[in-house]
Amino acid sequence: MINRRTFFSQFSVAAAAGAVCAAAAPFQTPAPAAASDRPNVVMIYADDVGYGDLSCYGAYNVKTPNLDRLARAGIRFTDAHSSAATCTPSRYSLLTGEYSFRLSKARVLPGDAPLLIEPGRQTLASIFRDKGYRTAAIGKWHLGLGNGKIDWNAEIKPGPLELGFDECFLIPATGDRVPCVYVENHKVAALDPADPITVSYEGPVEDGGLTGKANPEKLKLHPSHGHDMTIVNGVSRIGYMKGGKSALWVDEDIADTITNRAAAFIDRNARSQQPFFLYFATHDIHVPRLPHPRFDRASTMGPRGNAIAELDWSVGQIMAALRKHGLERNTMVVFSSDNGPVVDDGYKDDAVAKLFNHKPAGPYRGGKYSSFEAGTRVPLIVRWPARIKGGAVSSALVGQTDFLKSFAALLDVKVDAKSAPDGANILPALLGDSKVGRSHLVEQAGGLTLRAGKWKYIEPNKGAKMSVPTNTELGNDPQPQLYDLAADPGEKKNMAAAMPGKLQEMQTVLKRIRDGEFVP
Ligand code: NG6
Ligand code: CA
Repeated sequence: MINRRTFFSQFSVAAAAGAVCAAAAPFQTPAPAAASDRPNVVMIYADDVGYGDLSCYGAYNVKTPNLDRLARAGIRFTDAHSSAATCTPSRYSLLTGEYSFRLSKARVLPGDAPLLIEPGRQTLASIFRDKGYRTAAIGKWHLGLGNGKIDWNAEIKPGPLELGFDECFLIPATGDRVPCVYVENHKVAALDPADPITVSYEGPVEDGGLTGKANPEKLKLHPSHGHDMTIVNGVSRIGYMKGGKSALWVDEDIADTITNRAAAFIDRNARSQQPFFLYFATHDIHVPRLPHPRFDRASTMGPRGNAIAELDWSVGQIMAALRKHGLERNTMVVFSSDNGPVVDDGYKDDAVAKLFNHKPAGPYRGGKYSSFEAGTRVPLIVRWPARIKGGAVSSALVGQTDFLKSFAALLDVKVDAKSAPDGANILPALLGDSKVGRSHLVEQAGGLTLRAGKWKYIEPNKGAKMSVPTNTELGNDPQPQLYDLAADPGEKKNMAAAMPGKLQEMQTVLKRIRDGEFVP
Protein backbone atom coordinates (compact mmCIF):
# COMPACT_ATOMS: atom_id res chain seq x y z
CA MET A 1 0.00 0.00 0.00
CA ILE A 2 1.26 3.45 -0.76
CA ASN A 3 0.46 6.24 1.59
CA ARG A 4 -1.92 9.05 0.93
CA ARG A 5 0.73 11.60 0.10
CA THR A 6 2.41 9.33 -2.45
CA PHE A 7 -0.96 8.65 -3.95
CA PHE A 8 -1.83 12.30 -4.37
CA SER A 9 1.51 13.08 -5.89
CA GLN A 10 1.12 10.12 -8.28
CA PHE A 11 -2.32 11.29 -9.12
CA SER A 12 -1.07 14.79 -9.78
CA VAL A 13 1.72 13.59 -12.03
CA ALA A 14 -0.65 11.39 -14.00
CA ALA A 15 -3.26 14.12 -14.21
CA ALA A 16 -0.72 16.74 -15.19
CA ALA A 17 0.72 14.45 -17.87
CA GLY A 18 -2.81 13.89 -19.09
CA ALA A 19 -3.50 17.61 -19.16
CA VAL A 20 -0.46 18.15 -21.39
CA CYS A 21 -1.56 15.34 -23.69
CA ALA A 22 -5.02 16.77 -23.75
CA ALA A 23 -3.76 20.15 -24.90
CA ALA A 24 -1.59 18.70 -27.65
CA ALA A 25 -3.67 15.78 -28.90
CA PRO A 26 -6.92 15.15 -27.04
CA PHE A 27 -7.26 11.47 -27.83
CA GLN A 28 -3.68 10.34 -27.56
CA THR A 29 -3.20 7.41 -25.21
CA PRO A 30 -1.20 8.62 -22.23
CA ALA A 31 1.96 6.92 -21.05
CA PRO A 32 1.17 4.00 -18.75
CA ALA A 33 0.72 5.18 -15.19
CA ALA A 34 1.37 3.01 -12.19
CA ALA A 35 -1.77 1.70 -10.53
CA SER A 36 -2.68 3.89 -7.63
CA ASP A 37 -4.50 2.30 -4.71
CA ARG A 38 -6.89 5.22 -4.86
CA PRO A 39 -7.92 5.45 -8.49
CA ASN A 40 -10.82 7.51 -9.66
CA VAL A 41 -13.90 5.33 -9.72
CA VAL A 42 -16.77 5.66 -12.15
CA MET A 43 -19.72 3.41 -11.47
CA ILE A 44 -22.11 3.23 -14.38
CA TYR A 45 -25.35 1.76 -13.12
CA ALA A 46 -27.79 0.96 -15.90
CA ASP A 47 -31.49 0.33 -15.49
CA ASP A 48 -33.22 -2.94 -16.43
CA VAL A 49 -30.34 -4.17 -18.60
CA GLY A 50 -30.51 -7.94 -18.75
CA TYR A 51 -27.72 -10.50 -18.76
CA GLY A 52 -28.07 -10.98 -22.51
CA ASP A 53 -28.58 -7.34 -23.53
CA LEU A 54 -24.99 -6.39 -24.45
CA SER A 55 -23.07 -7.78 -27.40
CA CYS A 56 -20.25 -8.89 -25.11
CA TYR A 57 -22.87 -11.03 -23.31
CA GLY A 58 -24.33 -12.43 -26.54
CA ALA A 59 -26.90 -9.83 -27.64
CA TYR A 60 -28.38 -9.98 -31.12
CA ASN A 61 -29.72 -7.13 -33.25
CA VAL A 62 -27.91 -4.37 -31.37
CA LYS A 63 -24.22 -3.63 -30.98
CA THR A 64 -22.58 -2.24 -27.87
CA PRO A 65 -19.02 -1.47 -29.04
CA ASN A 66 -18.13 0.77 -26.10
CA LEU A 67 -19.23 -1.74 -23.51
CA ASP A 68 -17.54 -4.51 -25.46
CA ARG A 69 -14.31 -2.50 -25.39
CA LEU A 70 -14.73 -2.06 -21.66
CA ALA A 71 -15.03 -5.82 -21.29
CA ARG A 72 -12.05 -6.51 -23.56
CA ALA A 73 -9.88 -4.20 -21.50
CA GLY A 74 -11.24 -5.45 -18.19
CA ILE A 75 -13.04 -8.35 -16.54
CA ARG A 76 -16.45 -9.55 -17.59
CA PHE A 77 -18.31 -11.27 -14.77
CA THR A 78 -20.74 -14.08 -15.49
CA ASP A 79 -22.26 -14.60 -12.03
CA ALA A 80 -22.78 -11.07 -10.71
CA HIS A 81 -25.98 -10.05 -8.98
CA SER A 82 -28.02 -7.09 -7.99
CA SER A 83 -29.52 -7.68 -4.54
CA ALA A 84 -33.07 -7.61 -5.87
CA ALA A 85 -35.09 -7.98 -9.05
CA THR A 86 -36.27 -4.36 -8.94
CA CYS A 87 -34.65 -0.99 -8.72
CA THR A 88 -35.11 0.61 -5.30
CA PRO A 89 -34.02 -2.40 -3.25
CA SER A 90 -31.00 -3.04 -5.48
CA ARG A 91 -29.88 0.58 -5.20
CA TYR A 92 -30.40 0.47 -1.47
CA SER A 93 -28.05 -2.51 -1.17
CA LEU A 94 -25.50 -1.05 -3.56
CA LEU A 95 -25.19 2.13 -1.51
CA THR A 96 -25.47 0.63 1.99
CA GLY A 97 -24.02 -2.89 1.77
CA GLU A 98 -27.15 -4.21 3.47
CA TYR A 99 -29.56 -6.74 1.99
CA SER A 100 -32.68 -4.82 1.04
CA PHE A 101 -34.97 -7.51 2.40
CA ARG A 102 -34.04 -6.33 5.89
CA LEU A 103 -35.88 -3.07 5.28
CA SER A 104 -39.52 -3.65 4.43
CA LYS A 105 -39.81 -0.12 3.01
CA ALA A 106 -37.17 -0.91 0.39
CA ARG A 107 -39.68 -1.66 -2.38
CA VAL A 108 -40.23 0.15 -5.70
CA LEU A 109 -40.96 3.65 -4.41
CA PRO A 110 -43.40 6.24 -5.66
CA GLY A 111 -41.86 9.51 -6.84
CA ASP A 112 -42.76 11.39 -3.66
CA ALA A 113 -41.39 8.92 -1.11
CA PRO A 114 -39.09 10.09 1.70
CA LEU A 115 -35.40 9.18 1.70
CA LEU A 116 -34.90 5.49 2.50
CA ILE A 117 -31.34 5.67 3.73
CA GLU A 118 -30.63 7.25 7.08
CA PRO A 119 -28.43 10.35 6.78
CA GLY A 120 -25.10 10.00 8.51
CA ARG A 121 -24.88 6.31 7.72
CA GLN A 122 -21.76 5.07 5.95
CA THR A 123 -22.50 4.66 2.28
CA LEU A 124 -20.57 3.75 -0.82
CA ALA A 125 -20.26 7.50 -1.45
CA SER A 126 -19.23 8.50 2.07
CA ILE A 127 -16.28 6.12 2.11
CA PHE A 128 -14.91 7.89 -0.97
CA ARG A 129 -15.69 11.36 0.36
CA ASP A 130 -14.06 10.62 3.68
CA LYS A 131 -10.93 9.68 1.76
CA GLY A 132 -10.73 13.06 0.06
CA TYR A 133 -12.56 12.19 -3.14
CA ARG A 134 -15.07 14.48 -4.79
CA THR A 135 -18.28 12.48 -5.16
CA ALA A 136 -21.32 12.88 -7.40
CA ALA A 137 -24.60 11.10 -8.06
CA ILE A 138 -25.84 11.79 -11.57
CA GLY A 139 -28.94 10.20 -13.09
CA LYS A 140 -31.62 7.99 -11.63
CA TRP A 141 -32.01 8.03 -7.86
CA HIS A 142 -35.23 6.23 -6.82
CA LEU A 143 -34.31 6.03 -3.14
CA GLY A 144 -36.68 8.74 -1.96
CA LEU A 145 -35.95 12.35 -1.01
CA GLY A 146 -36.79 14.50 1.98
CA ASN A 147 -38.24 13.66 5.36
CA GLY A 148 -41.95 13.57 4.79
CA LYS A 149 -44.13 15.11 2.16
CA ILE A 150 -41.80 16.82 -0.31
CA ASP A 151 -42.35 20.43 -1.29
CA TRP A 152 -40.81 20.42 -4.76
CA ASN A 153 -40.66 24.22 -4.73
CA ALA A 154 -38.48 24.46 -1.62
CA GLU A 155 -35.26 22.86 -0.42
CA ILE A 156 -35.44 19.12 -1.02
CA LYS A 157 -33.47 17.36 1.67
CA PRO A 158 -32.17 15.08 2.98
CA GLY A 159 -31.00 13.30 -0.16
CA PRO A 160 -27.70 12.24 -1.73
CA LEU A 161 -25.87 15.26 -0.29
CA GLU A 162 -26.65 13.99 3.20
CA LEU A 163 -25.38 10.52 2.27
CA GLY A 164 -21.84 11.28 1.19
CA PHE A 165 -22.31 12.79 -2.26
CA ASP A 166 -20.86 16.29 -2.72
CA GLU A 167 -23.17 17.03 -5.60
CA CYS A 168 -26.06 15.51 -7.46
CA PHE A 169 -28.17 15.89 -10.57
CA LEU A 170 -31.07 13.49 -10.38
CA ILE A 171 -34.05 11.93 -11.97
CA PRO A 172 -35.77 11.73 -8.57
CA ALA A 173 -37.49 8.35 -9.10
CA THR A 174 -37.92 6.86 -12.58
CA GLY A 175 -38.63 8.18 -16.04
CA ASP A 176 -42.17 6.91 -15.83
CA ARG A 177 -42.94 8.53 -12.46
CA VAL A 178 -43.78 12.13 -11.71
CA PRO A 179 -42.37 14.67 -11.10
CA CYS A 180 -40.67 14.71 -14.52
CA VAL A 181 -37.99 17.19 -13.46
CA TYR A 182 -34.34 17.05 -12.50
CA VAL A 183 -33.25 17.73 -8.96
CA GLU A 184 -29.88 19.47 -8.73
CA ASN A 185 -28.43 19.35 -5.23
CA HIS A 186 -31.31 20.53 -3.05
CA LYS A 187 -33.51 22.10 -5.71
CA VAL A 188 -35.56 21.32 -8.76
CA ALA A 189 -33.38 22.49 -11.66
CA ALA A 190 -34.67 25.31 -13.89
CA LEU A 191 -37.85 25.79 -11.87
CA ASP A 192 -39.75 29.04 -12.32
CA PRO A 193 -41.06 30.03 -8.88
CA ALA A 194 -44.09 31.57 -10.58
CA ASP A 195 -45.10 28.11 -11.80
CA PRO A 196 -44.85 25.89 -8.74
CA ILE A 197 -45.00 22.09 -8.87
CA THR A 198 -47.73 19.99 -7.25
CA VAL A 199 -47.32 16.21 -7.11
CA SER A 200 -49.80 13.59 -6.00
CA TYR A 201 -49.83 9.82 -5.96
CA GLU A 202 -53.29 9.70 -4.36
CA GLY A 203 -55.35 11.15 -7.16
CA PRO A 204 -55.45 13.86 -9.82
CA VAL A 205 -54.29 17.28 -8.66
CA GLU A 206 -56.81 20.08 -8.80
CA ASP A 207 -56.72 21.90 -12.14
CA GLY A 208 -54.02 19.43 -13.18
CA GLY A 209 -53.20 18.75 -16.81
CA LEU A 210 -54.35 16.01 -19.13
CA THR A 211 -54.11 12.34 -18.29
CA GLY A 212 -53.43 9.36 -20.49
CA LYS A 213 -56.64 7.80 -19.31
CA ALA A 214 -58.89 10.71 -20.29
CA ASN A 215 -56.94 11.99 -23.28
CA PRO A 216 -55.26 9.10 -25.07
CA GLU A 217 -55.41 11.10 -28.33
CA LYS A 218 -52.74 13.39 -26.88
CA LEU A 219 -50.20 10.61 -26.47
CA LYS A 220 -47.17 9.91 -28.64
CA LEU A 221 -46.45 6.75 -26.64
CA HIS A 222 -49.37 4.73 -25.29
CA PRO A 223 -49.36 2.68 -22.12
CA SER A 224 -49.84 -1.08 -22.36
CA HIS A 225 -50.53 -1.36 -18.64
CA GLY A 226 -50.69 1.27 -15.91
CA HIS A 227 -48.96 4.56 -16.80
CA ASP A 228 -52.19 6.39 -17.63
CA MET A 229 -51.94 9.39 -15.33
CA THR A 230 -50.45 12.86 -16.01
CA ILE A 231 -49.20 13.43 -19.53
CA VAL A 232 -45.76 15.02 -19.81
CA ASN A 233 -44.05 15.35 -23.19
CA GLY A 234 -46.76 13.24 -24.85
CA VAL A 235 -46.23 10.33 -22.44
CA SER A 236 -48.57 9.44 -19.60
CA ARG A 237 -46.85 8.59 -16.34
CA ILE A 238 -47.37 7.00 -12.94
CA GLY A 239 -48.67 9.74 -10.62
CA TYR A 240 -50.11 13.18 -11.07
CA MET A 241 -48.40 16.52 -11.30
CA LYS A 242 -48.93 20.05 -12.46
CA GLY A 243 -46.73 23.11 -12.87
CA GLY A 244 -42.96 23.30 -13.28
CA LYS A 245 -43.23 23.73 -17.05
CA SER A 246 -39.74 25.25 -17.44
CA ALA A 247 -38.26 22.37 -15.43
CA LEU A 248 -39.87 19.42 -17.23
CA TRP A 249 -37.47 17.05 -18.88
CA VAL A 250 -37.65 15.97 -22.49
CA ASP A 251 -37.34 12.19 -22.49
CA GLU A 252 -35.42 12.13 -25.77
CA ASP A 253 -32.75 14.36 -24.23
CA ILE A 254 -32.30 12.61 -20.88
CA ALA A 255 -29.27 10.57 -21.95
CA ASP A 256 -27.58 13.65 -23.45
CA THR A 257 -28.35 15.77 -20.40
CA ILE A 258 -27.09 13.39 -17.75
CA THR A 259 -24.14 12.14 -19.81
CA ASN A 260 -22.99 15.72 -20.40
CA ARG A 261 -23.29 16.37 -16.68
CA ALA A 262 -21.21 13.29 -15.94
CA ALA A 263 -18.55 14.26 -18.47
CA ALA A 264 -18.45 17.80 -17.06
CA PHE A 265 -17.93 16.38 -13.56
CA ILE A 266 -14.96 14.37 -14.87
CA ASP A 267 -13.57 17.43 -16.68
CA ARG A 268 -13.82 19.63 -13.62
CA ASN A 269 -12.08 17.19 -11.33
CA ALA A 270 -9.43 16.28 -13.85
CA ARG A 271 -8.57 19.96 -14.23
CA SER A 272 -8.30 20.50 -10.50
CA GLN A 273 -6.46 17.18 -10.06
CA GLN A 274 -9.04 16.03 -7.62
CA PRO A 275 -9.70 12.28 -7.26
CA PHE A 276 -13.34 11.52 -7.81
CA PHE A 277 -16.09 8.95 -7.42
CA LEU A 278 -18.90 9.23 -9.94
CA TYR A 279 -22.11 7.26 -9.53
CA PHE A 280 -23.68 7.58 -12.96
CA ALA A 281 -27.10 5.93 -12.97
CA THR A 282 -28.58 5.93 -16.45
CA HIS A 283 -32.25 6.14 -17.31
CA ASP A 284 -31.60 3.74 -20.18
CA ILE A 285 -33.05 1.21 -20.73
CA HIS A 286 -36.04 1.74 -18.41
CA VAL A 287 -39.45 2.70 -19.75
CA PRO A 288 -40.58 4.98 -21.24
CA ARG A 289 -38.02 4.14 -23.91
CA LEU A 290 -37.62 7.29 -25.93
CA PRO A 291 -33.99 7.41 -26.98
CA HIS A 292 -32.86 10.42 -28.97
CA PRO A 293 -34.01 10.21 -32.62
CA ARG A 294 -30.39 9.90 -33.77
CA PHE A 295 -30.59 6.31 -32.43
CA ASP A 296 -33.68 5.51 -34.49
CA ARG A 297 -31.78 3.06 -36.65
CA ALA A 298 -29.22 1.97 -34.12
CA SER A 299 -30.80 -1.47 -33.75
CA THR A 300 -33.41 -3.52 -35.53
CA MET A 301 -35.40 -3.92 -32.31
CA GLY A 302 -37.11 -0.56 -32.06
CA PRO A 303 -36.91 1.66 -28.97
CA ARG A 304 -35.70 -1.04 -26.55
CA GLY A 305 -32.75 -1.94 -28.78
CA ASN A 306 -32.12 1.72 -29.59
CA ALA A 307 -32.07 2.53 -25.87
CA ILE A 308 -29.33 -0.10 -25.47
CA ALA A 309 -27.38 1.67 -28.23
CA GLU A 310 -27.94 5.00 -26.50
CA LEU A 311 -26.69 3.51 -23.23
CA ASP A 312 -23.59 2.30 -25.05
CA TRP A 313 -23.10 5.80 -26.46
CA SER A 314 -23.22 7.25 -22.93
CA VAL A 315 -20.53 4.79 -21.86
CA GLY A 316 -18.43 5.88 -24.84
CA GLN A 317 -18.78 9.53 -23.82
CA ILE A 318 -17.67 8.80 -20.27
CA MET A 319 -14.65 6.93 -21.57
CA ALA A 320 -13.83 9.79 -23.95
CA ALA A 321 -14.00 12.26 -21.07
CA LEU A 322 -11.52 10.15 -19.11
CA ARG A 323 -9.27 9.68 -22.13
CA LYS A 324 -9.22 13.39 -22.86
CA HIS A 325 -7.55 13.96 -19.51
CA GLY A 326 -5.27 10.95 -19.58
CA LEU A 327 -7.28 9.30 -16.82
CA GLU A 328 -8.39 6.23 -18.71
CA ARG A 329 -5.71 3.90 -17.40
CA ASN A 330 -5.91 4.86 -13.79
CA THR A 331 -9.66 5.11 -13.42
CA MET A 332 -11.63 2.10 -12.34
CA VAL A 333 -14.80 1.90 -14.39
CA VAL A 334 -17.53 -0.42 -13.17
CA PHE A 335 -20.60 -1.16 -15.24
CA SER A 336 -23.66 -3.05 -14.00
CA SER A 337 -27.45 -3.05 -13.93
CA ASP A 338 -30.00 -2.76 -11.13
CA ASN A 339 -32.14 -5.75 -12.11
CA GLY A 340 -32.80 -8.11 -14.97
CA PRO A 341 -34.63 -7.42 -18.21
CA VAL A 342 -38.26 -6.78 -18.98
CA VAL A 343 -39.60 -6.41 -22.48
CA ASP A 344 -43.08 -4.90 -22.05
CA ASP A 345 -42.88 -2.84 -18.87
CA GLY A 346 -45.99 -0.81 -19.51
CA TYR A 347 -45.72 1.07 -22.83
CA LYS A 348 -46.54 -0.01 -26.37
CA ASP A 349 -43.06 0.49 -27.73
CA ASP A 350 -42.84 -2.54 -30.04
CA ALA A 351 -40.32 -4.23 -27.79
CA VAL A 352 -42.10 -7.59 -27.83
CA ALA A 353 -42.78 -7.64 -31.57
CA LYS A 354 -39.22 -6.65 -32.47
CA LEU A 355 -37.27 -8.92 -30.18
CA PHE A 356 -36.61 -11.47 -32.95
CA ASN A 357 -33.84 -13.83 -31.82
CA HIS A 358 -32.52 -11.50 -29.11
CA LYS A 359 -32.61 -12.99 -25.62
CA PRO A 360 -32.57 -10.20 -23.01
CA ALA A 361 -31.95 -12.68 -20.19
CA GLY A 362 -29.38 -14.76 -22.07
CA PRO A 363 -29.66 -18.41 -21.02
CA TYR A 364 -31.48 -17.60 -17.77
CA ARG A 365 -35.10 -17.97 -16.75
CA GLY A 366 -37.38 -15.14 -15.62
CA GLY A 367 -36.44 -11.47 -15.71
CA LYS A 368 -37.11 -8.28 -13.79
CA TYR A 369 -39.46 -9.04 -10.83
CA SER A 370 -38.51 -12.73 -10.84
CA SER A 371 -36.91 -15.09 -8.33
CA PHE A 372 -35.47 -17.04 -11.22
CA GLU A 373 -31.89 -16.20 -12.11
CA ALA A 374 -32.56 -13.51 -14.70
CA GLY A 375 -34.12 -11.32 -11.99
CA THR A 376 -30.76 -10.47 -10.51
CA ARG A 377 -28.04 -11.98 -12.68
CA VAL A 378 -26.80 -8.95 -14.52
CA PRO A 379 -23.80 -7.84 -16.55
CA LEU A 380 -20.85 -6.63 -14.53
CA ILE A 381 -17.72 -5.28 -16.14
CA VAL A 382 -14.76 -3.89 -14.24
CA ARG A 383 -11.99 -2.09 -16.08
CA TRP A 384 -8.83 -0.55 -14.65
CA PRO A 385 -5.96 -1.03 -17.07
CA ALA A 386 -3.29 0.16 -14.66
CA ARG A 387 -4.17 -2.69 -12.31
CA ILE A 388 -6.37 -5.26 -14.06
CA LYS A 389 -5.30 -7.51 -16.86
CA GLY A 390 -7.77 -7.12 -19.68
CA GLY A 391 -9.82 -9.68 -21.53
CA ALA A 392 -10.62 -11.81 -18.50
CA VAL A 393 -13.90 -13.55 -17.80
CA SER A 394 -14.71 -14.33 -14.18
CA SER A 395 -17.32 -16.73 -12.88
CA ALA A 396 -16.88 -15.58 -9.28
CA LEU A 397 -20.16 -15.18 -7.42
CA VAL A 398 -20.34 -11.48 -6.59
CA GLY A 399 -23.07 -9.17 -5.37
CA GLN A 400 -23.50 -5.43 -5.63
CA THR A 401 -24.14 -5.48 -1.89
CA ASP A 402 -20.41 -6.22 -1.65
CA PHE A 403 -19.22 -3.04 -3.36
CA LEU A 404 -19.11 -0.89 -0.22
CA LYS A 405 -16.82 -3.22 1.70
CA SER A 406 -14.74 -3.97 -1.38
CA PHE A 407 -14.11 -0.31 -2.16
CA ALA A 408 -13.48 0.37 1.51
CA ALA A 409 -10.75 -2.27 1.28
CA LEU A 410 -9.35 -0.66 -1.84
CA LEU A 411 -9.25 2.74 -0.15
CA ASP A 412 -8.15 1.37 3.19
CA VAL A 413 -11.19 2.87 4.92
CA LYS A 414 -12.50 1.36 8.10
CA VAL A 415 -16.08 0.18 7.85
CA ASP A 416 -17.98 0.73 11.11
CA ALA A 417 -19.12 -2.43 12.86
CA LYS A 418 -22.75 -1.68 12.08
CA SER A 419 -22.26 -0.62 8.46
CA ALA A 420 -22.66 -2.82 5.40
CA PRO A 421 -23.81 -5.80 7.49
CA ASP A 422 -24.29 -8.11 4.51
CA GLY A 423 -21.41 -6.98 2.32
CA ALA A 424 -18.29 -9.05 1.86
CA ASN A 425 -14.93 -7.76 0.75
CA ILE A 426 -14.70 -9.29 -2.72
CA LEU A 427 -12.01 -6.90 -3.94
CA PRO A 428 -9.67 -9.73 -4.97
CA ALA A 429 -12.40 -11.07 -7.28
CA LEU A 430 -13.21 -7.61 -8.63
CA LEU A 431 -9.55 -7.07 -9.46
CA GLY A 432 -9.16 -10.50 -11.00
CA ASP A 433 -6.69 -11.63 -8.33
CA SER A 434 -9.09 -14.33 -7.20
CA LYS A 435 -11.47 -16.55 -9.09
CA VAL A 436 -13.69 -16.82 -6.04
CA GLY A 437 -16.17 -14.28 -4.74
CA ARG A 438 -18.72 -15.11 -2.07
CA SER A 439 -19.90 -18.59 -1.27
CA HIS A 440 -23.44 -17.50 -0.32
CA LEU A 441 -25.65 -14.79 -1.72
CA VAL A 442 -29.26 -13.83 -1.05
CA GLU A 443 -31.43 -12.45 -3.82
CA GLN A 444 -34.82 -10.80 -3.33
CA ALA A 445 -37.88 -10.85 -5.58
CA GLY A 446 -41.29 -12.12 -4.44
CA GLY A 447 -39.58 -14.03 -1.67
CA LEU A 448 -35.95 -14.77 -0.96
CA THR A 449 -33.58 -17.05 -2.74
CA LEU A 450 -30.21 -18.31 -1.62
CA ARG A 451 -27.22 -19.15 -3.74
CA ALA A 452 -24.55 -21.40 -2.30
CA GLY A 453 -21.99 -22.17 -4.98
CA LYS A 454 -23.81 -23.82 -7.84
CA TRP A 455 -26.92 -24.42 -5.75
CA LYS A 456 -29.92 -22.16 -5.74
CA TYR A 457 -32.82 -22.37 -3.34
CA ILE A 458 -36.05 -20.46 -3.87
CA GLU A 459 -38.17 -20.42 -0.75
CA PRO A 460 -41.86 -21.31 -1.02
CA ASN A 461 -43.98 -18.37 -2.08
CA LYS A 462 -47.70 -18.10 -2.63
CA GLY A 463 -47.38 -15.22 -5.11
CA ALA A 464 -48.52 -15.47 -8.73
CA LYS A 465 -46.44 -17.68 -11.00
CA MET A 466 -46.65 -15.27 -13.89
CA SER A 467 -46.73 -11.52 -14.21
CA VAL A 468 -49.20 -11.46 -17.07
CA PRO A 469 -48.70 -7.84 -18.20
CA THR A 470 -44.92 -8.18 -18.42
CA ASN A 471 -45.03 -11.86 -19.41
CA THR A 472 -42.50 -12.78 -16.74
CA GLU A 473 -42.19 -16.11 -14.94
CA LEU A 474 -41.90 -14.90 -11.37
CA GLY A 475 -40.42 -18.06 -9.90
CA ASN A 476 -43.02 -18.24 -7.15
CA ASP A 477 -44.12 -21.68 -6.06
CA PRO A 478 -45.75 -22.87 -2.83
CA GLN A 479 -43.23 -25.74 -2.90
CA PRO A 480 -39.53 -25.22 -2.18
CA GLN A 481 -37.35 -25.14 -5.28
CA LEU A 482 -33.76 -26.27 -5.53
CA TYR A 483 -31.70 -25.99 -8.69
CA ASP A 484 -28.22 -27.07 -9.68
CA LEU A 485 -27.20 -24.11 -11.82
CA ALA A 486 -24.08 -25.83 -13.14
CA ALA A 487 -26.10 -28.66 -14.69
CA ASP A 488 -29.30 -26.69 -15.17
CA PRO A 489 -28.71 -22.95 -15.65
CA GLY A 490 -32.26 -22.54 -16.99
CA GLU A 491 -33.79 -23.73 -13.67
CA LYS A 492 -35.99 -26.37 -15.22
CA LYS A 493 -35.37 -29.32 -12.94
CA ASN A 494 -36.44 -28.85 -9.33
CA MET A 495 -34.18 -31.08 -7.20
CA ALA A 496 -35.88 -30.30 -3.87
CA ALA A 497 -37.61 -33.69 -3.52
CA ALA A 498 -34.58 -35.65 -4.72
CA MET A 499 -32.10 -33.89 -2.41
CA PRO A 500 -33.73 -33.33 0.98
CA GLY A 501 -30.36 -32.99 2.73
CA LYS A 502 -29.14 -30.22 0.43
CA LEU A 503 -32.54 -28.55 0.66
CA GLN A 504 -32.44 -28.51 4.43
CA GLU A 505 -28.89 -27.21 4.46
CA MET A 506 -29.94 -24.30 2.21
CA GLN A 507 -33.01 -23.57 4.33
CA THR A 508 -30.91 -23.50 7.48
CA VAL A 509 -28.37 -21.08 6.01
CA LEU A 510 -31.10 -18.80 4.67
CA LYS A 511 -32.74 -18.72 8.08
CA ARG A 512 -29.46 -17.78 9.73
CA ILE A 513 -28.97 -14.94 7.26
CA ARG A 514 -32.57 -13.79 7.68
CA ASP A 515 -32.05 -13.78 11.43
CA GLY A 516 -29.20 -11.33 10.96
CA GLU A 517 -26.08 -13.43 10.63
CA PHE A 518 -23.39 -12.44 8.14
CA VAL A 519 -22.70 -15.43 5.93
CA PRO A 520 -20.28 -14.49 3.15
C1 NG6 B 1 -43.75 -0.89 -11.96
C2 NG6 B 1 -44.11 -0.17 -13.24
C3 NG6 B 1 -42.95 -0.34 -14.20
C4 NG6 B 1 -41.66 0.14 -13.57
C5 NG6 B 1 -41.44 -0.55 -12.24
C6 NG6 B 1 -40.25 -0.05 -11.49
C7 NG6 B 1 -46.51 -0.16 -13.78
C8 NG6 B 1 -47.65 -0.88 -14.41
N1 NG6 B 1 -45.34 -0.74 -13.84
O1 NG6 B 1 -44.77 -0.71 -11.03
O2 NG6 B 1 -43.19 0.32 -15.40
O3 NG6 B 1 -41.71 1.53 -13.38
O4 NG6 B 1 -42.56 -0.37 -11.41
O5 NG6 B 1 -39.10 -0.30 -12.19
O6 NG6 B 1 -46.70 0.91 -13.22
S1 NG6 B 1 -37.72 -0.17 -11.46
O7 NG6 B 1 -36.74 -0.59 -12.41
O8 NG6 B 1 -37.57 1.22 -11.11
O9 NG6 B 1 -37.79 -1.05 -10.31
CA1 CA C 1 -34.56 -1.11 -12.75
